[in-house]
Amino acid sequence: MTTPTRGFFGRRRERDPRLPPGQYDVGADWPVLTAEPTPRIAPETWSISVDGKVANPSTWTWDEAHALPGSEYRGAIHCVTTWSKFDTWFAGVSVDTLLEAAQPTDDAHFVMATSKTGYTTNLPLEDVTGGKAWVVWDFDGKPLPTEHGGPVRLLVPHLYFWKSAKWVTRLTLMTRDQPGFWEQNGYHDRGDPWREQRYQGDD
Ligand SMILES: Nc1nc2c(c(=O)[nH]1)N[C@H]1C(S)=C(S)[C@@H](COP(=O)(O)O)O[C@H]1N2
Ligand SMILES: [Mo]
Repeated sequence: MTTPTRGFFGRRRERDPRLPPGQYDVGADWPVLTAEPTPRIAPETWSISVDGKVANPSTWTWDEAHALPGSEYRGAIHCVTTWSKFDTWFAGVSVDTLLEAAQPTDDAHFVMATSKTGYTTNLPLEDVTGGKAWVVWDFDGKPLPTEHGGPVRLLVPHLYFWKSAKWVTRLTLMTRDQPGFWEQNGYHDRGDPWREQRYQGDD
């Protein structure tokens, strides 16, 4: 009797190169992960402020933010609970545009993002500059759904998705790093999915 060769039918599919280690492709689904009750925020009452270590503390209303040059992200997002979602399409404004107006001072090295709800998450300044982070209000050409952070959320897709604060209203520039909500609860201060920086103490 011949031994059936694993190979033709049994061969494992090539791992998608867009998938960081320990992640799986969630497909068309988009899980909702929220630690607090979902707030209802009317766009007319929403604003975003950039404060802390900046020369020119600045606030934009909904209309003012929409009057800024727009910017889009197309690509993957990665949640620390191991799902990744490919081919997302978000639109809003680049964080670079907000920082250009607010002018971080030389001693600004970290950012705390704060949500209307009080949720916080910390990021190195260099992870939100250079075209890597957005403040977004559209998903797939439609208003961002409330449960996904609408009217406006932060988007930092190269880091685990807990860094992308939903219902974001404030970016505070800081000299020293300070842990946000999940970071105080054991999650990593940076959260690079390619390095599997899931928990405090991971490399
Ligand atoms: N305000 C707020 N933002 C948040 C969260 C949250 O609980 N509250 N959860 C974070 C986590 S852990 C993830 S994975 C993503 C989930 O976003 P989604 O619900 O749109 O998938 O939002 C992040 N931003
Ligand atoms: Mo998450």
